[in-house]
Amino acid sequence: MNIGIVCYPTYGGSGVVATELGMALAKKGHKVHFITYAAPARLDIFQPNVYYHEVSFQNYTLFEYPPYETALASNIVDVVKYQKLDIVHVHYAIPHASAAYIAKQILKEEGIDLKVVTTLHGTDITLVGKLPAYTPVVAFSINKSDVVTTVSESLKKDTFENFNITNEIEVIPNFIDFTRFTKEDKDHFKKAIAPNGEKILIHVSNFRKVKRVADVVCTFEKIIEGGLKAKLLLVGDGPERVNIEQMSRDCSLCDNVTFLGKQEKIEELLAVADIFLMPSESESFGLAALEAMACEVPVISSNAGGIPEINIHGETGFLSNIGDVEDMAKNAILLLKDEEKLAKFKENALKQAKKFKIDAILPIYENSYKKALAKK
Ligand code: GMT
Repeated sequence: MNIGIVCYPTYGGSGVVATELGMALAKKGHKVHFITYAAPARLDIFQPNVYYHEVSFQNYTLFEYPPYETALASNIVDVVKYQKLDIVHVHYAIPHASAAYIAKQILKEEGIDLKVVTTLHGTDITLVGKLPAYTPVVAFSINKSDVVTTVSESLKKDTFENFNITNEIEVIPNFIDFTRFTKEDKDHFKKAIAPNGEKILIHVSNFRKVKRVADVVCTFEKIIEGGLKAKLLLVGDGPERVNIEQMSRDCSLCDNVTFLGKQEKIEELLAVADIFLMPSESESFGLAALEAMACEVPVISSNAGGIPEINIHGETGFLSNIGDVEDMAKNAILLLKDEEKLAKFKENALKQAKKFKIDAILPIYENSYKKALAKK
């Protein structure tokens, strides 16, 4: 198939899933055209069958806000016509699904029947999408897509609850590429971070409020107060980072907390970790937690959104109510003090992650494209 992929090219979340899906489809022989405003972070442009079309939008003195959606729709029309795309798969509803709808209508006038698959990822439904400023357009473009998918059952439920949806929704979970996310031997690195055999906890996010990174620090503080020797690695960057750095100084945790900023080789950091912390307020899936599990790292998380669909309480980690840092710390201490239990949870985490292997999920996406193409 000749597939267009529209996504945000930024770190984390929907852009990562879209990019890895596109590259895997290209490896299987499909031609994949990325249509974005910048090259996606994880995109290997020099791979056969992968093409990148940068959305060009000309600015004008009248525009306080350049009309990205108009530029994107025009670019989709152009790429579909000249690269003869069969289908466009948009990731994250705003504004990609409505831009694809506009493109579809323009192409229809020219006798081209473009099929659109929309994948909803999370905050496009649970946070920003449900703001009154966007709701009518989000609902309309979901209903007008040929196929709609969500990354978890929880997000499917949220979509029906928050919008007036008349379309069907199929759940296709996110996936793991085990050629990348596999525990490697990084003992030398572990010794450098934790020279006295301290346990290593890790958190990876874009440091937005929804991630509740302050709860990571509070949980860690309680673990230290509980008498455990441990180190905390904080990976990523975003609006809350400055506050969190101040907070860790205020709790005198500086010696045990390392801020690593944005990192490419997350798998190398996960290789040295004993526990992954994800206390999010809202999380449609929690791909970062699944990546940790693939690297044999159990997860201490909140029970928000789709997290319970991947992190199994008492097997691959533990779930606590949002904000219950006492419980998260108690669970972490329970695991970290019992080597046998920790080893069992590491094994379970890997076993669970294997259910989300990319090879199993890819054919489900291919089927959804076939379903869209068969639509009248
Ligand atoms: O929250 C992010 O990191 C970005 C956001 C996105 O849509 O770009 O992530 C969402 O999509 C990811 C991939 O499907 C999911 O793993 C995340 O759980 C989800 N984030 C939220 O729901 C807050």
